Amino acid sequence: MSTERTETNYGADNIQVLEGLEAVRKRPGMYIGSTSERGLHHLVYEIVDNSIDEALAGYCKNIFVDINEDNSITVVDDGRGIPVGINHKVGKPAVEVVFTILHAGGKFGGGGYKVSGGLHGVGASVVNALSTKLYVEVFNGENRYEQTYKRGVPEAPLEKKEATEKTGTRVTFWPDPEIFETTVFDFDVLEKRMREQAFLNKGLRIVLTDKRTKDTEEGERVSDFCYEGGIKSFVEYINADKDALHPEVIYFEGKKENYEAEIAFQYTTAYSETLISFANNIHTTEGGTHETGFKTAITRVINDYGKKFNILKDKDKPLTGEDVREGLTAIISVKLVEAQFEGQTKTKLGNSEMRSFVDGLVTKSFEAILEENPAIAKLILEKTMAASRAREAARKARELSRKGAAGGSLPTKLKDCRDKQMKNTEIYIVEGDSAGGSANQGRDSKFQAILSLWGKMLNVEKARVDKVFGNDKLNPVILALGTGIGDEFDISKLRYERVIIMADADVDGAHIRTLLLTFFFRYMRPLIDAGHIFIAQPPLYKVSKGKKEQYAYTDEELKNLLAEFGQDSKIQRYKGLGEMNPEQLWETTMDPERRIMLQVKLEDAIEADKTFTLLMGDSVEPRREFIEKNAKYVQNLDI
Ligand code: TTJ
Repeated sequence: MSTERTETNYGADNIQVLEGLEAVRKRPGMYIGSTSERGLHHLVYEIVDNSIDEALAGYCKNIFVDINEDNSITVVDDGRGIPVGINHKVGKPAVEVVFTILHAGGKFGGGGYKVSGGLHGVGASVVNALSTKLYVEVFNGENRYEQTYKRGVPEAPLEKKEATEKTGTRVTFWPDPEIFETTVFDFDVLEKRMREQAFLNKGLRIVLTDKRTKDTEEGERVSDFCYEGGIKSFVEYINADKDALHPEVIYFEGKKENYEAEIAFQYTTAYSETLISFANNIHTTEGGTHETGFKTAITRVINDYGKKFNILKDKDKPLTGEDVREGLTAIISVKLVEAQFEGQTKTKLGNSEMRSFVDGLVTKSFEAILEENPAIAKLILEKTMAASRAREAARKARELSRKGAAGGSLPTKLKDCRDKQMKNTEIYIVEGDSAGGSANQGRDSKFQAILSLWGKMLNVEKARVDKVFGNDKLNPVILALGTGIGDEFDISKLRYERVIIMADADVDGAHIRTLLLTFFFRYMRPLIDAGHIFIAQPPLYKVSKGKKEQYAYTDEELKNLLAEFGQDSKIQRYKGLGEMNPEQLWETTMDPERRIMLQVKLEDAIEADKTFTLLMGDSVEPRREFIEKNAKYVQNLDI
């Protein structure tokens, strides 16, 4: 095999050499979080992050990500190409070092905003170690170079190939099925991440292509993202189906030597808040100093403005943080050298200098915007003051409901279970008294509680928190679960391990499910995050022939059963839970040994927010479009 190694001097020395690769294969979870589907997708982010770094350094404009037919991934960028010159500490080409030595990569680029520690930025070597095969090509404007690795080990030295004027890097990798529980990529998951990264890096184009559907009717799926507006476009995307209070997204940015911040926000008529923050392009789900700086600044600016122009009177209570964030959609994106990530999932920004920097930036810029746009200022003040009044009314309603319930006693409609601890107990929330009756007789009362709901279910998307407390359907739910809601929510007070929504498998049932899920999403979101919310799946049919009988939960299952039992079996179709007797309800839907339940997961809070806005909000036309587009998935619409 002929190889020729080229010497270039840029950057090749600076790679930090830290550790070998065996450790990665032995304990993959330590490096990529897990070996589940999530860990698998993390491999793609690790590779794409390198191209994004090159874009941040100002040298890359386009990134192409392909899901290939065999579920391998190809990432191509038009940057400078990973250096091919010898790294003198290691005595090997820099590109080989990047792919074989842990924690290499990054450091030698021009940009200063590198991620230190945490799940991200562990480097391309981790991806290499966890792939059966990885193939890299570098185009440095003079030649093409290539190298192949098997489970992280080079097959041969880097090879110099034909001349080329192109520059860039191209990597294809095949995730190792010995490591990952699944090696099948989910387009939607990658799409969400690529869209987000395109928003966060304005002007950068990221194209995601699914080649697996090439030969199907649908053809290749392609998502082509490029946002000149950056996070301003992000806010517009989230608010697409909401009613904005002011037409333009408010945007500002600020830079200092070692850090910068970009902030975009817009008020809507909604009652919920959507605040998403990032540090060095990493979603800081646990918040941190940048979020705190933003929150305290807008609270102070709005209160000061209100007082200054006598909109807020002396007798009025000051607006709280919750008040000033009602209906607000905000994106905060900061970049800084040596970001410190803290918290349970290492997604909380700890650098304290960010708090004062963001606070100062927001105070100065937002003050100016309010002063220059009194009409917008007035709308924002009115909105936040209405939120304040509702919060005050909610406080009173809450006290009343507490007193009414004689100090924390339970709702009258609750048939509680005998076990009083949270562990391994469950509550079925059932619509309608007849289904509630069957569930009550069919249950195992040791660990299963039943709450049947009646009366008008409130659409929380269109109501404020004070109405939630007064609502005769939701108030029993709040009391039974024990956690409180909103800013008072306390998961340690949860009275049941599983909260199971049981409604008919028809349109009305779907509506009730969606209303309840909207409520959990807006007022008890940590319950969803922690996996406590479930949806019961009652059967659609019973098929019997002679003494044999079996239940079918889908039309597909019905078809299979008919094939098995013979087409002459009479079939019973269940229209509602009430049609089943208690015993049937137990054996099909409530018996932990036999039932099928769906766990409600929240992979994507932004999409969920958009979906709930669409389904439960005011705009009729987008809702109709959504329902038509998703007609074939209607049963799963709300999950
Ligand atoms: C670093 O500084 C010198 C010039 O090249 C810079 C660099 O490494 N750029 C770069 C790396 N662009 N793209 C990459 C890259 C792309 C992929 C798909 C995978 C990896 C590991 C790196």
